[in-house]
Amino acid sequence: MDQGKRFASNMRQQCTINVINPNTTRSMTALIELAARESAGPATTVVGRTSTFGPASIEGHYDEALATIGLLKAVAAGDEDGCHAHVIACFGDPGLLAAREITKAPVLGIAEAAMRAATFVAIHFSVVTTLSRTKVIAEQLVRNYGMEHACRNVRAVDVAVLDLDKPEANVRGILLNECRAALKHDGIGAIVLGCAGMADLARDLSAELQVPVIDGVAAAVKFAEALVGLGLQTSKYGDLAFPIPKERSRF
Ligand code: 2AL
Repeated sequence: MDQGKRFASNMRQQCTINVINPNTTRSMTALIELAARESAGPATTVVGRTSTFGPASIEGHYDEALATIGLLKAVAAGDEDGCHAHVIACFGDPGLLAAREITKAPVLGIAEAAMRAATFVAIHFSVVTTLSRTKVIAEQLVRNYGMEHACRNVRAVDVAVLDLDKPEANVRGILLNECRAALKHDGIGAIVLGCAGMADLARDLSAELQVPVIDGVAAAVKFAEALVGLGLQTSKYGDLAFPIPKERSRF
């Protein structure tokens, strides 16, 4: 039998990934886009997209609820542009299941991608996120994703999302201290960074600490490429079927 016919070649699978920053801050999208491009393979095109509706940063449940509207619009726009996959580049994975309902393309949240990546390279990990008030969001995701046995702790550095790129905030130094405390006290082998705005620091922290430090943007892009390469789309049978047609207000 001609093996070439049974196994479709995906050696040079073309893949366009819609990488959505669900907050409205363009400078943060630029950082996210760069991290996504550095992670992407040569046959992948990264389209960075900034939400046009919602908060400037996402640091609580209210922000998440507002951001979900802009996020869903950005998913629809990516579908219209023919994107093969979507990445939600915010660590709360806002609107993840709603996004999966409205598209056939795979949708990856950076928190889920980072946590799953961590479990491939370590047994236990801790999350290091931004403000203490966002810890509850990460903790709920840990439970939703069945990661209670793998995630030992969710820590915060108490730096606001929009301060992460300010040199005076000394984010690298503060993150290093918190990661060192996690490695000393949490009984872990890997660290998951809890904000898309930390994406540029993962490699450097990993080299310094000599343990895997995982950025969800890079992980989600790689998982998106894998799913597209495998020819896998979001199931429209059952749980994630398209929303039931009905009268809805426009947004
Ligand atoms: C985030 C994130 O990744 N983007 C944003 O606006 N807020 N997450 C966080 N824990 O602060």
